[in-house]
This record gives sequence, structure tokens and C-alpha cells, in this order.
Amino acid sequence: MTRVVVAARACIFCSIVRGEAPAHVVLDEPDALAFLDVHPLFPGHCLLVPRAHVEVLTDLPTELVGPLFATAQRLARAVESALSADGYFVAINNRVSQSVPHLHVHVVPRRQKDGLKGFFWPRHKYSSEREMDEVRDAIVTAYGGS
Ligand code: DGP
Repeated sequence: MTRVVVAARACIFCSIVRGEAPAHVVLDEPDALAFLDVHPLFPGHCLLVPRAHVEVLTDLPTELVGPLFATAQRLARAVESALSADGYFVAINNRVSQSVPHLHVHVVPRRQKDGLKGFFWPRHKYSSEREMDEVRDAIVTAYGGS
């Protein structure tokens, strides 16, 4: 069964989508929004979310899967370029290990020997709000936005 809700009151990602909660937004499109993860694996770690509130990938209407992943593809390209990365990781936790129950695609810049092993991934903090602003701006520019 497909479960789509336009917005869930208590959902932090819906609040970000509505512009009520702060976020470093890197892309803002009719069906999707992407912003920096506040607990990044590395600077530039983004979360891409559909605007509509669905919990997991299997709740997303099939006709929205292609467009969401086309956006993920463009975002991955921008993240890789903006962070001068060697590659990138794209992943979705569905229910297990999913801490926010609003579908989100992790797009993470990767470097050779960056220390990520298996799925034990220590998180790193941004050194400042300014660093976060700069990383956001670099991705927005690489994505071709304003
Ligand atoms: P997951 O564990 O796969 O559900 O990833 C959820 C991610 O969401 C986690 O890496 C931290 C991030 N996150 C949680 N709350 C917020 C928030 O309020 N703002 C932002 N930007 N990221 C958040």
C-alpha cells in the first residue's frame, strides 16, 4: 500500500520542507528538497527528501521514484564536484537504522582511504556555521542553482 501524506506535523524534515525549521538547503525543487546533514560523515553530506511525507522508499509512488533518483544523480554530481571528492556514496536507511521517519537519500562525498569501514561510521562536526555556509554555497553553485 502506498502511504503519502502531504506533510506530517511532527516530522522534522517536513518542517524543513515547509521552511519552518532551519537547514542549509542545497537544492529546492517542486518535488524534492536537499540540505546538509547536521551530523555529517564528511562535510558535504546531504540529505535529499521528497516534499511529500512518505516514510520509506516502498511508500513512494512509483512515478516519483525515477524523478527523485534523477535528482539524486544530479546532486551526487554536484557534491562530488563541489567537495573535490574521489567518489560518493548514496544510501537510504529504511526503518532499520532510520532515525527520521521521512524518506531521505544520503549523498556523501567519499575519498580514497577516508576511513569509512563497513557501516561503523564516526560522524564529524562542522568547525563552524561559516564552514557549513561555504559548503552549502559550493554545492549550490556546482548544482547550477542560485
Ligand atoms: P538516518 O539515520 O538514515 O535516518 O539519517 C538521518 C540523518 O538526519 C542523520 O544523519 C542526522 C540527520 N538529521 C537529523 N535531524 C536533522 C535535522 O533537524 N536537520 C538536519 N539537517 N539533519 C538532521
